[in-house]
Amino acid sequence: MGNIPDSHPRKASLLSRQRIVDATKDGFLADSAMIAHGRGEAFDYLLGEKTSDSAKLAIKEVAARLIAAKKPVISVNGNTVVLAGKNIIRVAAVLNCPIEVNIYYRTEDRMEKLNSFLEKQKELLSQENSPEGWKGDWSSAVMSVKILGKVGDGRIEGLDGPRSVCSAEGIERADVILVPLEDGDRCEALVNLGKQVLVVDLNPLSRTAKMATVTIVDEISRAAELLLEYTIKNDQMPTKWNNNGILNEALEIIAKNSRTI
Ligand code: PTJ
Repeated sequence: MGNIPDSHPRKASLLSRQRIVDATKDGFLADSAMIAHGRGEAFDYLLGEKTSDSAKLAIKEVAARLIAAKKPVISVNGNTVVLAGKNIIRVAAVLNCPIEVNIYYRTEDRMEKLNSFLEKQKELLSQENSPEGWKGDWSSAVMSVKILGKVGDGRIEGLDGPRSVCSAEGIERADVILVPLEDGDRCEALVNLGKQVLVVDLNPLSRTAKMATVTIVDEISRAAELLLEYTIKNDQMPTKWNNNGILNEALEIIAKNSRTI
């Protein structure tokens, strides 16, 4: 996989696939992670495999809302950690907010693996130069990002069983939650609790995309890179957001791309 030339049009997609394959072998991911990834790939293909202008607006809105939040948290699942873990940690360091590992198919083994993977990534990232435009002590900003989730001492009201388990210090008390690749039920429950739910989902027709406060219709690794840039720039306040409008724009891109194939 290391030998794909830069000019290969599907290089990024092939590398992501390989990451998912390797992480599945290593026990980081749910059995259905590849199915979820494949569904995402199909939508990404229809969206032209690039971040649209409307997705950029959504990423800016998410940055503004996370910055304005009193108690923000970034909730991550297996696929997000594998595809965008590093930039998610960088964003959390800039925001000074915790990351919560909260997975749909919860097993102690996966929780442990994902948690220690993120802790190791933190150590590596703390040794890098600070991202462009960011000023301060990068090493301590990265190392102070709390990785929550192993202790399931919180509950999401309105959900039953293991899906209701969360961290009291993270999702339970948060006012604004960034949760890429979320499932519809949990998104709805969190919205019903009065929280702002900011999601990343390549499928503009999913229940999650429709239920969320702000939906970024984009691929998580591309979106996380831009989110880092916009979070550092910090040049916008939250707006009166029309989420249905942004979903319709994504559907229009799909329709337009479908006509030209
Ligand atoms: O790690 P766990 O146990 O929490 O499990 C994670 C998965 C993703 C397996 C689980 O949440 C799941 O089954 O998700 P769904 O219901 O299949 O939803 C995944 C959604 O994310 C779909 O709407 C996909 O289009 C979208 N998606 C998949 N890959 C990406 C994506 N969106 C953005 N970026 C991606 N790379």
